[in-house]
Amino acid sequence: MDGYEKGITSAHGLIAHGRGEAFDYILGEQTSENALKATNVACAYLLTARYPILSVNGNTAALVPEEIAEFCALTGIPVEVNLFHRSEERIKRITDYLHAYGVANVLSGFEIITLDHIASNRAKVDTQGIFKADVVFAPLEDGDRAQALTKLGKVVLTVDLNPLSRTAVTSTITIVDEVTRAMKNMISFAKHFDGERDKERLDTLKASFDNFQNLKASYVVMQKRLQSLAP
Ligand code: PTJ
Repeated sequence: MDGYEKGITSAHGLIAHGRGEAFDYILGEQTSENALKATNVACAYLLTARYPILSVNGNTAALVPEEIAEFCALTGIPVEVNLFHRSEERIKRITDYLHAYGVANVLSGFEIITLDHIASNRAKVDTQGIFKADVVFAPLEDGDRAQALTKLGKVVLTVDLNPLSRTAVTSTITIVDEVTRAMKNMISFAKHFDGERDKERLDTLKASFDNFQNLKASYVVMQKRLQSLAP
C-alpha cells in the first residue's frame, strides 16, 4: 500500500500482490527446498552471465529496494526499470526511489527500442540493458514478455508465487517464492561466490536443473499444504 501511495506500484500491482499473497498462503509462507534450489541456480546463471540485467517493475521496487541495492553492489549487475504500465513519470519516480536506497547503476533509458511479439509497453527495452543481455532476471514478470524474451534466446529468470502462471512455465528458471525471501537468499548465495574459482561449480549447478521438475515440486508442496489445511 505504501508503494502505491508513493506512486511506485500501480493499481494493477496491488491486485497482483494480493494474488501473490493467496499463493504464498497455500505454499506455507516459507521458502521450500525446491525454491531454494531454483534461487541458487538462478544466481549461478547471473554470476556466470556475459551481460546480466535485473529488470525492475513497480512491485519489485516497492518490496525489495534495499535487497536490490545490496545484491547489485555485490554482483555489479545493472538495473533496468521496465514497466507494464509505463510512463516516463513513473520510470523517473522508481529510478529516483532506487537511487535513494543506494542502487547505483540504474540505466537511464538513453536508447529505447521496441521488441517484437509483445503487445504491452514492456516491449520497450533499453539497448544497453534487456536488449543486450544474455541473462534477464525479471521478478514478477508478465507471461507475454517472459515468452518473448525466451524466444529471443535469452535466459529468463523469474520470481513468481504462482507456479501455474505463463511466466512460471515459460521462463528458464522460476523461483516459486516470495520476492523478499528470494532476494535475501540470492544475496546469501552471491556472498559465497568466489569469482572464476567457482565457475565450474556454478556450471555444474546450472546443468543439474530442470525447471519443469522444480515446478512440479511446488505443485506437490501446494497439494500437501491444502490437504493439511482441509478440515
Ligand atoms: O509495475 P508494472 O507497471 O510493471 O506492473 C507490474 C505488475 C506486477 C502489475 C505486472 O507485471 C503484472 O500484471 O504481472 P502479473 O501478470 O499479475 O504477474 C505477477 C505475478 O507475480 C503473479 O503471478 C503473482 O502471483 C506474483 N506475485 C505477486 N506478488 C508477489 C509475487 N511473486 C513473488 N513475490 C511477491 N511478493
